[in-house]
Amino acid sequence: MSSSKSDIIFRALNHFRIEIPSWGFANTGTRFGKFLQPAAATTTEEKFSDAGEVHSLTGVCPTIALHVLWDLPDGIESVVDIRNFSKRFGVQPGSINPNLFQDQEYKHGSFGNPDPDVRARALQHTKDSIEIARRLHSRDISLWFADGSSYPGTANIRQRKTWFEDALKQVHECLSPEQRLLVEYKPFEPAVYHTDIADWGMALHLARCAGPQAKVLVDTGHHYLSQNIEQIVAWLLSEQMLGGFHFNDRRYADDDLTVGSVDPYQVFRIFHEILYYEWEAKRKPDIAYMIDQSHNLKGKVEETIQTVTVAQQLFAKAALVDHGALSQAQAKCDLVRAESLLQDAFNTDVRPVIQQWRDTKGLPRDPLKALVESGYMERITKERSSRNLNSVSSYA
Ligand code: RM4
Ligand code: MN
Ligand code: MN
Repeated sequence: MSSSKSDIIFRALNHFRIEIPSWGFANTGTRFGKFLQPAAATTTEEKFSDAGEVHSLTGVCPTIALHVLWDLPDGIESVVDIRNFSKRFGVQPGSINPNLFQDQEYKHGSFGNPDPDVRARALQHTKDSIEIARRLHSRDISLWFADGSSYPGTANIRQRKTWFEDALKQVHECLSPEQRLLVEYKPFEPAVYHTDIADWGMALHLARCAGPQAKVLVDTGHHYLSQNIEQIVAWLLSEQMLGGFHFNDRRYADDDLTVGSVDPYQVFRIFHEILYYEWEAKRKPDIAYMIDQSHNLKGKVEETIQTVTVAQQLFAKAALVDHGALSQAQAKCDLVRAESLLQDAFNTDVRPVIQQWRDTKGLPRDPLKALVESGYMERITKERSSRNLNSVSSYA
């Protein structure tokens, strides 16, 4: 590879950071049950330990996303513990995710619940989450709602929209100037008839209603099959409303599979739209790259490292697109040339340059191999297996 191409990859990787989710290290399952892993994290401390291991081997995951109920069981009181874990394991708390979907009260929704007491409770939990984020110096509060209905005629869709608008405005008022609110959308599941924030247009509307610090979060798994996600990304960029991503891959629905395992070209095309925008606008958009995956078949630390390295490869490939040539080809409607510019970049083997980049940062050339050699997995398997194997895996 030419040295100018290597330089492009080095520069791209120097700026690329990706946040890993605490829940990616814990036992999770399908609708039908959990498959317990002996090395799964059973406490927040263990999740930080695993995240620290991933960061020390890859060098690009300095933050961990937290779900308030799962990782801060005592709410604001748990902030002290999080600070300690963060210091001990060398990873900072990242986005803070309120849990507005799991308590019994939320059976019929949170911000969209017809019961005003439940709506008030959801609002309070979100405000507490902002306070937690403030104390942890976390910038982003990331909102995902399970709200919706499963049978036609059972919910007042317009009324619920208004409740969402009002609640999000109130939430926005509590933000510090540097904080952001990220609004995630999802077309279905758990609700199967309507979801209150079903797509990017609804998320965009609500983010705008909430206020200037609210942006849209794109979870790649939250789209209908064959939807053109990179177009959504391009539109949100153009509107300055793209706040972040939850990356994962999918085959059918919100499968939470490893990034790039089914369709690596899609992730490449998303990165390409971002880097093409950067080239044209001459500014770097402020986007939080995050992973949202549930690793219930592969080993969790292993799969997280695999995800991070694949994301780096796809980002590096996207950086190789020749933007000047592309813009000329597009202007002339030179379709084959334009398409080939993407394909050539995508088909470049960037792995040797990424290894060189790791060398210069003092990182292991092959983070997965380094994990195996580190003895970390043996140690945590020994420490955690009895706790894991005694936990409940059935769903009924
Ligand atoms: C949802 C969504 C959210 C995640 C929850 C637990 O499907 O992707 O981001 O926090 O799951
Ligand atoms: Mn998500
Ligand atoms: Mn999801």
